[in-house]
Amino acid sequence: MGELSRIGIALDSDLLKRFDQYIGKRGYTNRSEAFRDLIRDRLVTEQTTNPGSTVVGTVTLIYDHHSSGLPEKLMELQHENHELVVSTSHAHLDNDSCLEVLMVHGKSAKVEHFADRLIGLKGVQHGRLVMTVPVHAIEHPHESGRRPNHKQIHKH
Ligand code: NI
Repeated sequence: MGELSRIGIALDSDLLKRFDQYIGKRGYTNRSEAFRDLIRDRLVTEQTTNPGSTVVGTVTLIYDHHSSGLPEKLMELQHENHELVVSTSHAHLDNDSCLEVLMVHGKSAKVEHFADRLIGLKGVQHGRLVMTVPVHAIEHPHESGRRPNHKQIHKH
């Protein structure tokens, strides 16, 4: 963390009450930490939706391994994109269901496309991609030197 800045925020009392209830349920002992987490979460989302950002993440898949050709297709896709896959973990949940979690790393657009293809395979019952970045990437986003500018992202 860098130098500490103190700020004051004017908030509607009802909104603050709702916020205090929300953070109370989640076990926060002070508002500052809750605000910091909310801000980081928003900045992480902004950073990971930038197609050129380098991200890390997980792809969680639930599927039935009896589904025709599915285990082979999953394996093939992962080998084709081996540069994005850091590791995989597999659990046999019952006679039919498998849980597979892939740890992924790479450019946001590539990771997202890869996850979409895995999740879209016939027989994958549920899937979810979670992308994140280490905190230094949101505090100093320009240091990577690869962040596309506004025009390149939005084309307007
Ligand atoms: Ni299994």
